[in-house]
Amino acid sequence: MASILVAQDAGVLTITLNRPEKLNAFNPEMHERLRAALQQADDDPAVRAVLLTGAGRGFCAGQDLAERDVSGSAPIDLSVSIGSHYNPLVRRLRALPKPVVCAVNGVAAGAGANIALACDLVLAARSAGFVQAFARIGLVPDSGGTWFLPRKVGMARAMGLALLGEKLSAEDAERWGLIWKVFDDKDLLPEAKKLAAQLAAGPTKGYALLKKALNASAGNSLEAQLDLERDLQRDAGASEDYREGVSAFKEKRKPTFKGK
Ligand code: T3D
Repeated sequence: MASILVAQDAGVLTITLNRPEKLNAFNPEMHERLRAALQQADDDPAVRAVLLTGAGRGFCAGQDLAERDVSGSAPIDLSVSIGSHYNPLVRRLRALPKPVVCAVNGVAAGAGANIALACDLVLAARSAGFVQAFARIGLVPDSGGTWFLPRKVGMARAMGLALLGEKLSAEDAERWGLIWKVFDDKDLLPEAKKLAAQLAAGPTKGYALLKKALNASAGNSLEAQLDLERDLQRDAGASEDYREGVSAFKEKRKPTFKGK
């Protein structure tokens, strides 16, 4: 059984984490396949949005702990795994010049929670939850957790989530501003597909530029951000989709964006 399922339909590349018996925990093979799927999403101009979800009752339980041999006495170096798998994955999700929708269908724990948070629009099933499981096993939140959490929910809540490792319900995650929206379980996938299809029919180039702007904002002064907006707006204004958007507005019709 493939650990990652990939399906392309009407501009949306749907990527499903598929190790349901392990709550879709990551092993190196799954990392490799996910990397390849995201590369496909980047390379193929027909792909204009990505939908990431999980098979079974979980979204992703982070690193597969069965892969870690802790029986010896030699120090264990996890930086290799972080440096070669998790960090490139988060960077890739953030830099992908196409919107990434994440449908968190069940529990998202450890790196699984933070990989969801690295996506552009995070939807969750009402029964889902987010667990910063790291401190439970003596680790530090990784996959961008220490960066995303304080920015999304503030330091007090970030510290509580990280130190206590308690499950945050999907509803609280929405209320706290950690994610975009919660749906009843049965509605999650249809709603996520609808949203991904809407984004796939949008001004892809403009979306890529706005991702760049928002992702840069956390590290920029207002001065630097204004300069960046000016430069990105120059690129957006030079796109075919900008001409189409303004023409459609003037002609009182729906725009047909080509993503160029
Ligand atoms: O090592 C490195 O490369 C460093 C990078 C680290 C990144 C990380 O992600 S570290 C954090 C790793 N993840 C965790 O610590 C989470 C461990 N899992 C849990 O805490 C719980 O399973 C959940 C809160 C996610 C869900 O709880 P629950 O009660 O709904 O399910 P369960 O019964 O615990 O799990 C169901 C099955 O999935 C179970 O298998 P079994 O007993 O039915 O055969 C369980 O062992 C398996 N499973 C769940 N999480 C993992 C896992 N197997 C391997 N690795 C897991 N992470």
